[in-house]
Amino acid sequence: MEHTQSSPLWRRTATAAACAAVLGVGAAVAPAVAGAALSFKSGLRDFTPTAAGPFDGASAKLTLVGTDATQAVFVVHGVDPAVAGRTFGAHLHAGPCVAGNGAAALGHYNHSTTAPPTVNDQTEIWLDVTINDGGNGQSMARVDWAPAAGPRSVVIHANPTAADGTAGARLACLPVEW
Ligand SMILES: [Cu+2]
Repeated sequence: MEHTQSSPLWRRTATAAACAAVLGVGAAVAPAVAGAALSFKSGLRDFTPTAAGPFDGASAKLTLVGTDATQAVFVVHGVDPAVAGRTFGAHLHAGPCVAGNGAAALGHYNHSTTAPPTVNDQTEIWLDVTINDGGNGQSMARVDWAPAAGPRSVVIHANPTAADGTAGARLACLPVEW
């Protein structure tokens, strides 16, 4: 019966609307990609445990939705409000998140097949966050591919991401493993 089929569509529409509302963006955002959802939430791991930094004690959550395409939502909480207004580069990296070892995260996860790889916000998942007065930040990225499973991480850097993908020192990371 046709009227019973309206429920899944309603749910998808509501999810996309909720996502747009959370991020404070308008109707230009495409609907959420249908398919599998992965969620990773934990305290951040510090790359320089012996030095104080704005992400000490902060936590973060990454959600990846989609199978062929991916919509990524990154949220960070508990950042030192002293850095409110600053933007920090953040990316999905190919390697694991290991406290005290920024190099373990390897380079950015890059989907391109060229050598050298093409570096931009469509071949990689860039998730720069601007911290607000409450010590929170959030971002969204959308690419038309899905990262392969493995021990990966979101790395937060000291600077905003430049056009060539660099973003300065590695500060902290979120484990992203599936
Ligand atoms: Cu990075």
